[in-house]
Amino acid sequence: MSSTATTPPRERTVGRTCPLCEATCGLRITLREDEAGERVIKVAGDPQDVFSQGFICPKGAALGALQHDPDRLSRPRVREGETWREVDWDEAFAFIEARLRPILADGDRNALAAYVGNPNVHNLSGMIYGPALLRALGTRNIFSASTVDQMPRHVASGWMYGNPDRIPVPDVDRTRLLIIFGANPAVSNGSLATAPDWPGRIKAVRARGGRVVVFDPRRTATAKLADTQHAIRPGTDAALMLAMAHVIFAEGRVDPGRIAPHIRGGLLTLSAIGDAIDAFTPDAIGPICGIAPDAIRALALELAETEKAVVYGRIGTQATRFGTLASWTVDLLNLITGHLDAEGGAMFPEALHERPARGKGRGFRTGRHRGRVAGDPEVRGEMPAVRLAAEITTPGEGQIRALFTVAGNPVLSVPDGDTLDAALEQLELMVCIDPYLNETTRRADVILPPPPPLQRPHYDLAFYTLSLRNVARFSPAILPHDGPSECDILARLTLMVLGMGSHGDPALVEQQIVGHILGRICQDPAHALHGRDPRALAAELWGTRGVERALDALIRTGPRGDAFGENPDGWTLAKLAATPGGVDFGPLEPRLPQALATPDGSIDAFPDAIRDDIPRLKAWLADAPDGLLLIGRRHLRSNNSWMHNLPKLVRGQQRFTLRIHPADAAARGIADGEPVVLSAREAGSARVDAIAQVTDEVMRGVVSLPHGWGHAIEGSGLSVASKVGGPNVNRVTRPVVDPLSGNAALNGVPVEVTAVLASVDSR
Ligand SMILES: Nc1nc2c(c(=O)[nH]1)N[C@H]1C(S)=C(S)[C@@H](COP(=O)(O)OP(=O)(O)OC[C@H]3O[C@@H](n4cnc5c(=O)[nH]c(N)nc54)[C@H](O)[C@@H]3O)O[C@H]1N2
Ligand SMILES: Nc1nc2c(c(=O)[nH]1)N[C@H]1C(S)=C(S)[C@@H](COP(=O)(O)OP(=O)(O)OC[C@H]3O[C@@H](n4cnc5c(=O)[nH]c(N)nc54)[C@H](O)[C@@H]3O)O[C@H]1N2
Ligand code: SF4
Ligand SMILES: [Mo]
Repeated sequence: MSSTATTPPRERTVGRTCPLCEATCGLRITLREDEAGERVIKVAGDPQDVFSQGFICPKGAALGALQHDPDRLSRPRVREGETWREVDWDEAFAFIEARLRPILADGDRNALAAYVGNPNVHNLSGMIYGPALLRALGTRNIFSASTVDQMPRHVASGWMYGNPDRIPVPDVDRTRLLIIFGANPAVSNGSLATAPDWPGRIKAVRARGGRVVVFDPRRTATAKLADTQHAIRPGTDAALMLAMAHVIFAEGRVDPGRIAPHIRGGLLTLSAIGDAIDAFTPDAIGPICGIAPDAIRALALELAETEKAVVYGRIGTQATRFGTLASWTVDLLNLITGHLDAEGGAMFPEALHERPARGKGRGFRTGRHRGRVAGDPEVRGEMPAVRLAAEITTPGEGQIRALFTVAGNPVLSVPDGDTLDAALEQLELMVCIDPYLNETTRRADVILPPPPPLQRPHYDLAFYTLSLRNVARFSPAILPHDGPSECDILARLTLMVLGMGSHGDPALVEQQIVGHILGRICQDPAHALHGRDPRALAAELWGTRGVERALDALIRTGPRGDAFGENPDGWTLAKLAATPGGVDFGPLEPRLPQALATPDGSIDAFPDAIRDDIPRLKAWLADAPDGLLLIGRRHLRSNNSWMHNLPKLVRGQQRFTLRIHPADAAARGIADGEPVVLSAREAGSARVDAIAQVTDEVMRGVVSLPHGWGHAIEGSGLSVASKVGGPNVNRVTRPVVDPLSGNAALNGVPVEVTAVLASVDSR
């Protein structure tokens, strides 16, 4: 560009991974500098990204709007009665410390609590520093969005493979038969199965002669891309999959293939499974699920006969009363048909930063302690999110008095949201690390805003362990930030709850985190670094920030790492940072038995707790609820509860209609576009107003309403979202859990829908 009399505004374009969903797309972000500083003027897909190759969705394209949202908080706020005062950081921390001191002095650590929300998993800072805060709290009252989401999947993996994070993903790019239960990746962009461009990948399965089959109560965008949709009655997936397994057993088609020698108990275990599911015949189960028995038989045999085939299940199966059982049945079907850990089947990614697998481990258990109000078993150190309200309001030892939220909006995201909203008012201290004054943070005493997405480094610590190819990319911060980083915020709170005051030095927490990572590696007799001095290694780490140094430690000691020079061609964070577009290590490879972490190094194909849960499923099936069942829904332009403040994403048609089948609508005198009341049939008078959308896209007996709305609430600072409003579906969902995982049953909620006009008439 030639310079003219008036200097043109300076522009630059940088590549970066999108932090907004699990797909990990590469973005190209163009910034322009003016008097006010640099602003994003364009966000496009990054053709250089090794994984996404230019794919982008409307949310990624809105990243600039998110970065510059005028409602985003830039300074901490402290509540003064009904108003807020902006304060500097030291004052905010001092305020928290003063409020915390008497609670800490009373000595009941369970009086402290934390709720960690979904964006934390997309945030390197939160992933690395968050656990330090949770440990420092020293409380049993840890809650997270995991128990309104995927906890059943962790529990099934923990029991079967010994590691709750060892989650098999569908090898979509090589399979010939993809069977999807309860996922809509064409809209969600994939979950617990990281890959950009799911629509393209699904089309490619069919283009190479394969088949795609979707089980979903609604004809979703994914169902429309598939060969077949089976409209399944919500909550019955575990039973349906057991009926498929029944066919495979009955027809003598059980063949685990290469992994057979690694199944604990071998044939005996398999035959025990066959015996336990004896009652799940297609003829008995099909009518309950709404699926023809012949279709169940045919699909089961097709799964057994297709060389590369896979079953994949996601939130529609997990966020149900039988979520853990359903997660196990997914793996069971893959296992007995030879598709577990096989090309084109369900495979285990190997992340660049993961701890090298040893083939054995300590295994996994739940219930190391029990919840105070409902006796729920502890799961991964957590309690069910649906119990948060009762743990705040129920008096006695262990009652929550101070709550820290990190990247969460539980008032909208957790069932029985109104009760939780009211309970939050009762807290002596509520501290929210959050960029917005929203439905939850409006209840806070202090809000600590983290830097916007482009002002921090990014690497997908969680999603590279769930990726359909082994890939990695590092994105440095592309804009400077003058306040504390999210790491600094977490570190200062960590030191504070440890009693070290409000002025603690975040470097202490960094040392502890890095020391922990390197320490355990240096103690691992099988690692090349065994016996080395962790402090000496720490001195060699790359990067100026704690997160970068911790990540460098993980990568260098990981399966492809340079092991601090022991493996000179290996990877370091510096090398990754110098690789534009990231690195692609290729398609997934079989990893069993090496990836197992059970004490005996075998797969527990039939965990005791699963065996013991089958009778509960049988009892429920015998008396399965009739009437209308509620399910959720996602939209391409929406992201749970927190991106509705961006005008670009909320323009146009209403996203939060209550979809209802024409026959169900007619039976209730409901016409399209009319106001209705949705109410829970289980317990109480919970209800929410909505607008009906009459469509045969949902099956009969099912209504669908998305979550994350309900923004027209007093006291929030979301100028766009609060005008859009919408119904909060979680006013109606109930605190009902899958007892094995504590996960909320968000899907298959028994509800009734009444026309508002009809109810006025009848008065
Ligand atoms: N009925 C029903 N309910 C559901 C679901 C459903 O399908 N049906 N889905 C569930 C699922 S899967 C999930 S994951 C949960 C989500 O539940 P939550 O995680 O509780 O809610 P989010 O809407 O993701 O809210 C994210 C919060 O993080 C803040 N935030 C955004 N970026 C950052 C950041 O960089 N740092 C920090 N500190 N904060 C940030 C936002 O301002 C917002 O307050 O909702 C669940 N609720
Ligand atoms: N655009 C967009 N993308 C997102 C999000 C978002 O809010 N918007 N949220 C992100 C988050 S936090 C998550 S966890 C993922 C979730 O990603 P997905 O698991 O793909 O989530 P959904 O799109 O809700 O798809 C679940 C499907 O299950 C169906 N379903 C409901 N009940 C049942 C049932 O009982 N059985 C069966 N078989 N199906 C059922 C629903 O109709 C729905 O189509 O999406 C992520 N991506
Ligand atoms: S699909 Fe997900 S990762 Fe890709 S651009 Fe959209 S929000 Fe970002
Ligand atoms: Mo989620």
